[in-house]
Amino acid sequence: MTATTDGSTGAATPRAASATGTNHSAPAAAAPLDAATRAIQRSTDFLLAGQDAQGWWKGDLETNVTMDAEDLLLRQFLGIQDESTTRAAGLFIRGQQRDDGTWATFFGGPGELSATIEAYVALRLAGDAPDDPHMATASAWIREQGGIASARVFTRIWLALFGWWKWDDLPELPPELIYFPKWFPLNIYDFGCWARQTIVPLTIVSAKRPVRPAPFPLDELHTDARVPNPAKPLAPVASWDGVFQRLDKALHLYHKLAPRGVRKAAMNSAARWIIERQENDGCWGGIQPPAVYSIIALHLLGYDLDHPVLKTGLESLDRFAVWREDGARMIEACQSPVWDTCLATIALADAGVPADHPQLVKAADWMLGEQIVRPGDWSVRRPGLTPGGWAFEFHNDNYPDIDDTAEVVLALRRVAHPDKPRMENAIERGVRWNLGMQSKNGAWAAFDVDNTSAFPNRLPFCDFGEVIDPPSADVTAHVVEMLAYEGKSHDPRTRRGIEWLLADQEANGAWFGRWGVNYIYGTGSVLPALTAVGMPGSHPAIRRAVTWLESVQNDDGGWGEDLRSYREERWIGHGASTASQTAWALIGLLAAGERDSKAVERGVEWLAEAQRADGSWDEPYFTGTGFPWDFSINYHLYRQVFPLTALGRYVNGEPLAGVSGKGSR
Ligand code: R04
Repeated sequence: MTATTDGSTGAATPRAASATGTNHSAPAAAAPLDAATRAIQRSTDFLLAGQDAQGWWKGDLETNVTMDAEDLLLRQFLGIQDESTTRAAGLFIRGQQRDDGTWATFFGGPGELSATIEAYVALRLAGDAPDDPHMATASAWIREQGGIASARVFTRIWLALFGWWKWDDLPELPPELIYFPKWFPLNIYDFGCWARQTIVPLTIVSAKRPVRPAPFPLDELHTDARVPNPAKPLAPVASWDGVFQRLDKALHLYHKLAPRGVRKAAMNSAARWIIERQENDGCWGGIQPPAVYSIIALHLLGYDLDHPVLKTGLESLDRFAVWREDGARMIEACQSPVWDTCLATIALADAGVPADHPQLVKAADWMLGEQIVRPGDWSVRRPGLTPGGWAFEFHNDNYPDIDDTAEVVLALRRVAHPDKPRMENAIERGVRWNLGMQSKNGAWAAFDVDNTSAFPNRLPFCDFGEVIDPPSADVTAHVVEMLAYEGKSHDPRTRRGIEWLLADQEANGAWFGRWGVNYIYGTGSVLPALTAVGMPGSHPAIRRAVTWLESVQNDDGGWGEDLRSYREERWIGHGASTASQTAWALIGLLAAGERDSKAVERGVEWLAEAQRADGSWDEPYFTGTGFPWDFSINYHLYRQVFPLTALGRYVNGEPLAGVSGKGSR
């Protein structure tokens, strides 16, 4: 923690004295303005106090208990379980169980079968007995839902590792996949990078089909005891499902017939691919699942646990652990320092913290050091493009992403760093990299270009989450906003992004949220982009979005959108008010010129009233998205940075207003 350098933060500067100035002539109503000003002061102090001495911010990244359960299963598989870790993980998993005996994958969500099975098995590993009341309720519910046979592929793979499920009853994914050239259907670069990093090690695991002795039987989770191989009817040959089901049958046959030499060579190639992608901190891709599967795969190929690759890999897993005050240990799926730091920097600048404030300079300094200047997997599709992006995590040089790069550039522009040439050079490279990563439809995805093949989703193996990385409105909006502030509003590449965004607006006036929940995130991201390129607030697309945002405002003045909006239309735009979603709606409305509207006033008042005495907000709801519906994220800093940006822009006006480069249409 870094203390405020001089006791005063520079926040809550009155509008006239603000560093950025304002383009508004009419003053906002006095009461909400006062409330916002006080809230900004407290929030700024809270955020500044949370910066690490090295310059970054990082909030916990909370997901669901499959992370914790799989961590225990990994330890069991490798034979490295230790009592204190198991006890602390058990404490966390037990604490997440709901009254109906199930586990959900997000706060307030419904019980989820695969997560409940994995949590149940993990608690058995931690010593809980099947007839303990909380376990019996869980297993009864699991059986009611169809038992293990109805769980996702990943869950059944974990169980197959201990003989609780048959390898033959899992979809095949052969290691020979690694040989498919990059133009061939289903080659590994057709998968989104996260799926690619997960699948390559799993091809080794599923070829090896290891079975460790089960520490206990698990009959209570099977409903298929008398029908161990429930044969499902095949879909018609002429359907895609039918084709891929038969392909899977052929691959099962190939599993038996594959020449040993070919298999071995393929597994070795896959292992080389994995090892080449291990990061300096020992992890893979900065995300927990690929790291876990890579460790298992390499171990199965004979790497022992004190081989440097596995030793550093295992050590990196320990850094995903968050120890809570009650002694419980939670595993993060991923860590968000770069993302949190650029968002915090933007928020503090919006709040009126001066551009040369030492803590902002320190943040910029740290971000500059994080720029990735070597090629990565993205280079497969863009071999000629000069590197220069940023990743989300501490160590993920192979997978910089377009979203982080756009937001880091926007953040760096808000800081007066003493080394101007260094800043300009870094920003220029970042902008160039993002421009080079534009997909052919004119929009931007998170990690790759044109990662839109329909085939990966058809594989029976891929029954969980997203497996491709197509362009999305939220990422495209962030890039367009950044390009506008870089003076490129009229660049043909920016224009194509804008055209794509306008065409992607839905009938209700909103934009879909791919990486945040949901239409409020999409719409709150797109509006600032459209107005940054100079589109007037009166443009029909902007009016329709404003009308939609106002139509879904809650009676309490806030905004909320439940995760069920990814499944059920009636939840679109609706849910309990949260700090981050209220802030996104406000950011959108403010960009659209609605500062003096009743809706904005009420939203500001909701934020001010919901703030706690220490300047923070609470947010049990998950408003981040890893994969819509299947994998949700509660970013613990979202509740802090987005309200500060919204309140800051309410009081101080839009960022960089009047700065040259903000092009007009
Ligand atoms: C918010 C925008 C920044 N950027 C998205 C980054 C999200 C970081 O959090 C995660 C990313 C992940 N990916 N894949 C997984 C994952 C988890 C995260 C993942 C999850 C489960 C399994 C395999 C992979 F928390 Br199984 C990319 C655009």
